[in-house]
Amino acid sequence: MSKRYYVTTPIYYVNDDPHIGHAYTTLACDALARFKRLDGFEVKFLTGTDEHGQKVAKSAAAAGIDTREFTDKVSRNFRDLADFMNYSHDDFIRTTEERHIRSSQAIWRRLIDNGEIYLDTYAGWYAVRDEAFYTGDELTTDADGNKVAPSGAEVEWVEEPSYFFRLSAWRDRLLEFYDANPDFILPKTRRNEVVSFVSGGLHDLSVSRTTFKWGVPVPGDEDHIMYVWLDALTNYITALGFPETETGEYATFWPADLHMVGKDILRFHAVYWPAFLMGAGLEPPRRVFAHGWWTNEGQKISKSLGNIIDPVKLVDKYGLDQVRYFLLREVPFGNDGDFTHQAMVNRMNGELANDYGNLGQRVLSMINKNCGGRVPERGALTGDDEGLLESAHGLIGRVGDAMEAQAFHEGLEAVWAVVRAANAYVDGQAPWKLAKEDPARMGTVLCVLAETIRHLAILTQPFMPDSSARLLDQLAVPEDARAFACLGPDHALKAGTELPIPEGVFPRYENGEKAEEGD
Ligand code: ME8
Repeated sequence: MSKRYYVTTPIYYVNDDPHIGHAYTTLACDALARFKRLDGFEVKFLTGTDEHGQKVAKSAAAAGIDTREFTDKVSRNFRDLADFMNYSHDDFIRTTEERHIRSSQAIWRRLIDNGEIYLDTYAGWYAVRDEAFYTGDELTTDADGNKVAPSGAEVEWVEEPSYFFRLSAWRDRLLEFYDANPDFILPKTRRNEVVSFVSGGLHDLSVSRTTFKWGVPVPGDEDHIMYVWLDALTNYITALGFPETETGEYATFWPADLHMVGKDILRFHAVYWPAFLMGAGLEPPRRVFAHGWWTNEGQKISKSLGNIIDPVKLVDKYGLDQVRYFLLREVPFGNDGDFTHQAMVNRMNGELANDYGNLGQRVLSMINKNCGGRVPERGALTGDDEGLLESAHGLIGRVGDAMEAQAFHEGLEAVWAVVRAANAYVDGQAPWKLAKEDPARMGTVLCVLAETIRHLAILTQPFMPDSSARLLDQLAVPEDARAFACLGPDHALKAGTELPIPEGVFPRYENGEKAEEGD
């Protein structure tokens, strides 16, 4: 197995400003990318913006701005958010870039050359909000008597000349592919939905539009632009230098290890995309993970309801790492989740300030006060000492398994089991009493604790990079000794190492604001 990892977020539509949902998907990918880098992998982490199609063109027109100017502006907001959230992406792609036009046209030519695309006329329903075609039997009627897509989006009747992709011919090959790759679609319930959808038979898919111009021109027939989803999905290979496939990043990183998406866009990624790729003679990705949907205090998040959660405001209120932790810890990854301020405060005060922060603060303060601010000597270990150290040493395996399955909540739960065990050990050993009675034993206890915290702080880096770095600074762990390869005993804290004056890393939230740092 090569130690390479390619992870992608959806590219977000620039019709609207980024919100917590977009921040969530990219955060999950960031935690994975950081985890893999710390685990010694060469990582490519891609995010970006989806800028073509009717939805974006209409939003620009509604804003009264030239479409290109509009996309520049909104795309910039997504890039700013990515920086603000401390995402570690290696590339930010925009589908209006020249490299992407070239790549989209190249995949189109491959599909034409392989006889996968033919010209006909589309007559059917289209939902601009979803940028998706629907058959009549997929639609329902809303309270006002309008036809709507399963997502609730308005639909309109479209009749125009169109190129079609022979999706209907891919039913059996897709089912074989799902069968041979049982973890291609996760979670399992989503996989079952896709398998049952494909088993029911597929229609050929319209892949070009002629009634508007905001898109990638179809090579050889400039009356058409490419269907925005064919253009958008191709971003995942554009960023690897496609159409060059023999050398460069495509040769290194394709097939992608993971396309992370929300459940709303699973069909595009798990049905159309592998069919397009196989049709073009290219390999499909290794995995598509469809996560759940956030609601706000029980309500669907929507602009019209005015309850969009702005990640910037949330971070200003609670702190960046607090928000990162909450989003990945609160909801079993894959399930839907409800955002409430109370739940946010509970996690921040309970698990971060009281459990993790307090552990660090009391151990480091005791070392500062009772051991002259230096890592104490370790004497003979008791069963309790060994028990705690073993649970810390075993963490990388447990967190690694959880990350492999995109089970962030389980990874964090495994870390917190050790945080709680360490706090219970502090209470049981009562080092403040040992300070007078048996200073050598106190030194061993604090040394065991400091070594446990070193493990915890190394393992929380992917989730809370800044706070973990501050904890590692306070343990005087050099920057080049923070990777998982340094978890072993060779890099254990050395007795006599001078530690900086400790300071609290995880503030509490009290009376409507962040309290003073410290415990
Ligand atoms: O679909 N909860 O872009 P998009 C959780 N351009 N995640 C949410 C969310 C919520 N309430 N709202 C949005 C598109 N998301 C296409 C993708 S990819 C080739 C093209 C996240 O701007 C989630 O990841 O509508 C969802 O799939 C994505 O934003 C949709 O972003």
